[in-house]
Amino acid sequence: MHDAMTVVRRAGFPAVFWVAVAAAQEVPDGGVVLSRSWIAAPPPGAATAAGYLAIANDGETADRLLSVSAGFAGKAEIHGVSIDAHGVMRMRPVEGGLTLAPGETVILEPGGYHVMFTGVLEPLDEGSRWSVTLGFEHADDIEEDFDVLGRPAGMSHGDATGDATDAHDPGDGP
Ligand SMILES: [Cu+2]
Repeated sequence: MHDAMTVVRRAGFPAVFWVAVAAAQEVPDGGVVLSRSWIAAPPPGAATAAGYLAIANDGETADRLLSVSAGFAGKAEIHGVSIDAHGVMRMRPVEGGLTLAPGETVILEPGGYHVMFTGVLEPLDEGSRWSVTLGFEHADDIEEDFDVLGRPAGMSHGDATGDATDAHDPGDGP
């Protein structure tokens, strides 16, 4: 599964897309600001999916992402990734929550930290949007909309290098 996620990261998305998402989703709430929230579209029928976002702690004190929940999944966990002695990528739940140092942004992205949704009950189709609740040690809970974005194989345009001048860039998002 993580092989596919790595491909997603390499493929990237047009920079202009990220800027638009960040501007639209920044919601100040107890010093924690979320942006770039998305879910990698899982294969049809898959019971698991991975979500990603950037979490900025604009407050003056450290905070912690303790929990994630979503109505479309039986369970959601914060996972970290490491490479084992055999060079194989392993993921495991982050113990004690994800530390959010003041003034810093933690980025969950393919190949690294991610939200692991298991027991997925709904079709997470590309282009759909799902509400996810994030719980913090100090900040109030934040309900965030995650957009389901397609995998490279599902993209109609060939050049996915993120070049914004590409004439084949979709006009209405990836
Ligand atoms: Cu995981």
